[in-house]
Amino acid sequence: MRLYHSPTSPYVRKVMVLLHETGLLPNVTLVSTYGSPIDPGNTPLEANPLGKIPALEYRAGAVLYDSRVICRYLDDLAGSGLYGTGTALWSRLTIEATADGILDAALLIVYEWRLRPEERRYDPWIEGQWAKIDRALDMLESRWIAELQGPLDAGQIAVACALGYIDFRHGARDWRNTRSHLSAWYAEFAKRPSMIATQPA
Ligand SMILES: N[C@@H](CCC(=O)N[C@@H](CS)C(=O)NCC(=O)O)C(=O)O
Repeated sequence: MRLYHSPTSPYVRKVMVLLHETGLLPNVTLVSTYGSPIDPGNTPLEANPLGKIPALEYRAGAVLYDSRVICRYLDDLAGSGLYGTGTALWSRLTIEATADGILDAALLIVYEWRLRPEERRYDPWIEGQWAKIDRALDMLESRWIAELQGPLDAGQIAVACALGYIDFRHGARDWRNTRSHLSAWYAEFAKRPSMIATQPA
């Protein structure tokens, strides 16, 4: 398999953590990829018309994209049960959607800083994105924290990658201050070898 990869992409990190945790990493060749919404760079547009990574060529000419689809595929391939079944499945998918929503908002802020000329930057829009992140973190702290305990699952991986990305790109925002449970949970989760091996740099 070939994974279109960047070491700083938090969506790619979700896939990488899952590959580490399931033991599938040796089955994958990483293809270094860069691009942005205004310049697709070497992103494989023929594989993913959206011009985004991760994308996984899981067999010759067959490509999966979107981290959620790839993570589910790899979980299925490994038979690792990280998504679970029944009620657990729906909770994990909702937690993953919450974490991915945090990432979407956090990445849009980064693009706004990096790609939009300064005189056209619109601070209320940036703060609107941050408000989404704030509300989602509050929901993880109050509603989902119990679900994040216990054996490894796909929801935990997504949340850990989202928190790691906030630290990486938005370190000045103190998300831990009012979220002691989530903060303690992340401090433990971040010690996993899969998280250490995939730290963005
Ligand atoms: N929903 C997608 C989001 C992927 C995504 O936005 N990846 C970024 C890299 S972190 C990207 O490829 N951006 C290029 C672009 O938006 O054109 C997923 O979960 O895989």
